[in-house]
Amino acid sequence: DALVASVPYNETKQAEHGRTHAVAPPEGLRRAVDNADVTASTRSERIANDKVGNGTPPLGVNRTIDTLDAFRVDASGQTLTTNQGVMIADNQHSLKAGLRGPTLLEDFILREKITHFDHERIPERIVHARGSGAHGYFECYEPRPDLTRAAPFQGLGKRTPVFVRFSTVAGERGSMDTARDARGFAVKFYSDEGNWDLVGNNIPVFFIQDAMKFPDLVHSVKPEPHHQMPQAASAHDTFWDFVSLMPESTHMLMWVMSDRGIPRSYRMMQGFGVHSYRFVTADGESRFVKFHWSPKLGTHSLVWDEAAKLGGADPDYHRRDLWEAIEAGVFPEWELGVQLFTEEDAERFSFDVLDATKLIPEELIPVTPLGRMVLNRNPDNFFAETEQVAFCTAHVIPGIDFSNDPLLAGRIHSYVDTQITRLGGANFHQIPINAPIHMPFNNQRDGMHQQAIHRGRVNYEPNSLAGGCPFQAGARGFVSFPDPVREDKLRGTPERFAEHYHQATLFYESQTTWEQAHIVGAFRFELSKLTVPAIRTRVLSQLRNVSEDLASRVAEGLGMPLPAAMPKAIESPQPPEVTRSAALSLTARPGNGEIRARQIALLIADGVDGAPLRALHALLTESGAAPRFVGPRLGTFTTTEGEMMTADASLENSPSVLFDAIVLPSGATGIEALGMLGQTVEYVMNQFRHNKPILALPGSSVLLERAGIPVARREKLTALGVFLGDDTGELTSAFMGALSRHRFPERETDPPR
Ligand code: HDE
Repeated sequence: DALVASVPYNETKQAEHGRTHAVAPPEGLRRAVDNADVTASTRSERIANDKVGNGTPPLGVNRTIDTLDAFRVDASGQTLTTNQGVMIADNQHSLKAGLRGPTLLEDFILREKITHFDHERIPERIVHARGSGAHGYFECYEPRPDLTRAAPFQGLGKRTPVFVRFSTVAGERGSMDTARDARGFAVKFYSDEGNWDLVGNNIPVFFIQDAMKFPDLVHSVKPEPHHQMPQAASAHDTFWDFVSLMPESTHMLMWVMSDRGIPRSYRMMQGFGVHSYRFVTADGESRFVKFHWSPKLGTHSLVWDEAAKLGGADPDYHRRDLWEAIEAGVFPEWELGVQLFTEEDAERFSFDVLDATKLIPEELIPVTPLGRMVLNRNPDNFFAETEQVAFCTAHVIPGIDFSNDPLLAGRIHSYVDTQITRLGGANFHQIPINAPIHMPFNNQRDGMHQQAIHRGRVNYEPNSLAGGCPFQAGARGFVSFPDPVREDKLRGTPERFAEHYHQATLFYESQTTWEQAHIVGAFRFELSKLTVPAIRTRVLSQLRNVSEDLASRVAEGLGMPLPAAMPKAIESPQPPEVTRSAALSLTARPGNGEIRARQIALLIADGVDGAPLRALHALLTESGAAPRFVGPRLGTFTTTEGEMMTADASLENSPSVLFDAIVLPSGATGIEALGMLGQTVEYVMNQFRHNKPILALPGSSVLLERAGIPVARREKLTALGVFLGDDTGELTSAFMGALSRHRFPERETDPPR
């Protein structure tokens, strides 16, 4: 029993495999087993019980999993066969005429194996190729038929299964997670009334206003066509050439150049539907709606130097973070809120709600919470689920409808269309991860990879031979909102779309001093990579319309004079309603301060004091964090107490960028041994430079000094999240508090000293 109690587990996996314990999550991420938590009766739980809204992890699994069960393949205990189910006697050797003779064409087993292998890859997504997915559910706080008839919002505690895919935009499938980029935040709701895909980003606005420009935008940001460089980066000529000729992109540029472009974790970023959509009630009443996902852990980001180094140290940084958190039972959670507004509200705004380069400041329209989303299960198979999932903005359900946003219009077409190439035909909705829970019935037939066996001779409607089935649902079905249209056909842009800078300014002005400094640094870095100076000049002229402060700081960083401001498309626009919005700063959402699944390195070597490190390790583990002993190499080390201590990682295989905080040991011999190593110095230097908490146990401040951190003014360092002194207890509690705070940007200097 003692052994069982210490085995880590994931209750959702447990329910799936019918095992007592599932695969162990990585060292350090542990959770006590409580079997009473999981009962068979929770398998299809849809109306939650006393768990609603109380923040505890959910019970059991959700219905997505039930539907997928039929397709799961588990080969344990099975014999190897061909795809025809013929048992294979020898999987090591091809069939030859004599041991040294020619291989025979007759070898259907070899040919089947190689042929299948030859066709294993499918085209990657044209954008958002690199992503990570997870299952979970959406839970409705209370029925809102007054707002919409959409099924997920119709019951107290009603749970709708979801599959979510997070992604970067520009990089290819094998690129790195921490590139500066927007992040995709796509949610598929498997509702009782069909699938609804809310395909959003972690940034509430977009680069362009009209779908007509999307292929140009994507061509410009992707690796340049002649030499396919650079990978997963916007810091190159073609991107900046394009955006500097498209002033409407200025607002989104501000977001991407801010720390929003380098999130700490998928679990710590907001999501936005971006466009104005419509909610429609059963009575046919409609209001516009903008969707917001808000992470329970708050919004947190990396710093650029760290993001760049992480690209080498662990290109899968975000994927691993999401996977490990879910395996450890630390389920990521977001609240879904909506900004609701009427046609009349929309009319009086200084901007157009159909323009996806604009947000609606929360000061104008507050966010109303509707429910929460919890991700509680990793996919079983990356390709079958995360790669084959097909999100389409056209997938809406009764109660959700579109606005006339011209960007959205292009998306309604594009997503279905692209899946036909990517997934090999029009039946991609039958792939298990895409199949709706509400069974589809219609007269569509055949096509590549048809999986259904449609019975009967009727494949048309109206019919009498099948009693008229399947029949139209009438008002129970999807009815498009009857938005009246009476206009001339033409190409062009409405006047309010022509104001491109107010909200870029609003964003910049709403940032804290350090967030502004990061924006300056990002523009400086990206523009410094350009080879055509004229593009740099053009971007600077664009920035002058946003903020003189920003433009002059970037110009100074590039060693360039400030050019004249770019001429504006509209000289006297309506003044903006809001000039500062607290909600736009990352600091607006510090989160709940929990440290579960955060990574902490405790440095060890021969001759460190074992007791304080072990005590700290135990405390961190108890709090759900993931402490690791990191040594100059793997293997065991002898502490001053003469005990053995085993390293989980080495300074070489796990550089400091992988950790949210570090602990420097006490023990003179150990400190001296670590101090001799350049890697230790780099470790401390990077932790300091990346604003992360550092705990220096008694005697180890010499390691700070070797990294160039002056230790004379202790109080000042404490305020900057570096804790040193003689009282281990006091240090530890200060350190734990600092972990909740994540970062100490007050430390920064530009350039770093
Ligand atoms: Fe996408 N986008 N997009 N996009 N997008 C795709 O669909 C497209 C836009 C977004 O995890 C593609 O299945 C057009 C805005 C996400 O699978 C493609 C336009 C927003 C994902 C496509 C836009 C997004 C995609 C590529 C302008 C934020 C990944 C593969 C008219 C609201 C979904 C695919 C996943 C993926 C087209 C603009 C978000 C080609 C034409 C705005 C999160 O169909």
